[in-house]
Amino acid sequence: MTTKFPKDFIWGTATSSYQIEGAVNEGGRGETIWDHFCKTTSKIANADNGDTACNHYHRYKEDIQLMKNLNIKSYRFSICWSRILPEGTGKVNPIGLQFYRSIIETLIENDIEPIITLYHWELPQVLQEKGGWENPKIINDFMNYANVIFNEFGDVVKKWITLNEPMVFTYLGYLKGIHAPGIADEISGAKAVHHALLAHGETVKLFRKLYPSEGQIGITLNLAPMYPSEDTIKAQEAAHISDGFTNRMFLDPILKGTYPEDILVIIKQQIQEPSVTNNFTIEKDLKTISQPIDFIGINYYSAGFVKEGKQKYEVEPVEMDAPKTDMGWPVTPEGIYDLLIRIKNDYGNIPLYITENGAAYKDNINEKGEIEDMERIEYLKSHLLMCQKAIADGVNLKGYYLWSFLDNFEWIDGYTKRFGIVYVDFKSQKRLPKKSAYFYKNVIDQNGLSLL
Ligand code: GCO
Repeated sequence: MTTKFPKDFIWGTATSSYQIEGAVNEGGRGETIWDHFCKTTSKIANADNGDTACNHYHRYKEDIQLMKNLNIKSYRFSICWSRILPEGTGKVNPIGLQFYRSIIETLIENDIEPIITLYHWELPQVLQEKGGWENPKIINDFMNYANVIFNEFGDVVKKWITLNEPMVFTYLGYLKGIHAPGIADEISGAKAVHHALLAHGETVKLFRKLYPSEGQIGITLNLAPMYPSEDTIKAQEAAHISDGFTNRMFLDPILKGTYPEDILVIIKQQIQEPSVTNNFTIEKDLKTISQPIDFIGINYYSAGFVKEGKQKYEVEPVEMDAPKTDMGWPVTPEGIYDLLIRIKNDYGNIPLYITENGAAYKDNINEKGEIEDMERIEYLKSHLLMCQKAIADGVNLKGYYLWSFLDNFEWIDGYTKRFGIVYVDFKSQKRLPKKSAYFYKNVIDQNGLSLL
């Protein structure tokens, strides 16, 4: 028996520029905050960096051919801002444009629909030196960059994502200092969130101006249901706060035009800097942020389980008794269902894409020269079935992009975590599709899963 997805359901895979391209000093590319961070922090496993990564910069043709062989219908990738504008603003680098034009053309020739993320965390380092996402000037700089890209590719690329996971690059980058640019400051974090969302809204406006009647634009958020780890009022309250910071802090302003009030109360207590916190209630800003968009992209990996912490408003993650991926993340397929249904119920039935879903496992090549990544297949299967259940229950889910096409540079985990359905030998740069790649091909071929 095969369970079918809707006829026009889009099957894709996703990557991001810094994680796969390499060639960081080629083609006139400027330095990004991730280049800089990798060289200056001790936080990255094995002191790895993206200098070579999957060398996709030189191998994209072969990689796209492999996608084609796997019958993949759409490819989500990101553009490295510093390849286009090595100084962050100003002079456009034609070699950078040519590189992405060639990727887009190769995809289209192979009937693979491109969907482009404008920002997957690679801020030009020169702009970070001016404050990066903390400085409101970034909004204009981002729009200028987006303008170059829209003008160049807007006639052939019809789906756009402004930002990838604003929560991660603002909270981890500016509030906790775990990711580039490595700033750990509450005020910096609060500013970065608001400026990122404003940049998103202004870019949507710009896109509508340039392409009033065609193309779709949205944003990708990493979302996760937050469950109380025990059946107590306190744990429920903790789950609500956690949901606020993770989900509502981004979904609410974008789709409802307000930041969540309960979270603002907490932020105001922590920051006590009205010049920063007042930004969250400026009507004009909220109007910009809540520009109508065509879809929400969801990155889903795992649900969260929490209980109350020791201090007021503090939330503690709780380890649940569930199988874990190599990231240590619990496998919680029902979470993707709950999340999809919740968005439908709380935010209207906006079109949704799963723009990332997948799992890292330790992959070993067996004596037959194959990788039998059965755990990844199980992970994918269980999540796809939950997506299908959500569609059957009325969720407007339009497509699924598996993370990731290739094993790649997993940020602070360097090359120690493998998310790909295609194995990459980082020494020889050989690609080897894992069993999960053939599983996924089969899903795409059948537009559904075989249930035996
Ligand atoms: C993210 C990014 C990806 C990651 C993936 C696995 O969610 O952090 O979008 O770049 O590689 O999520 O952690």
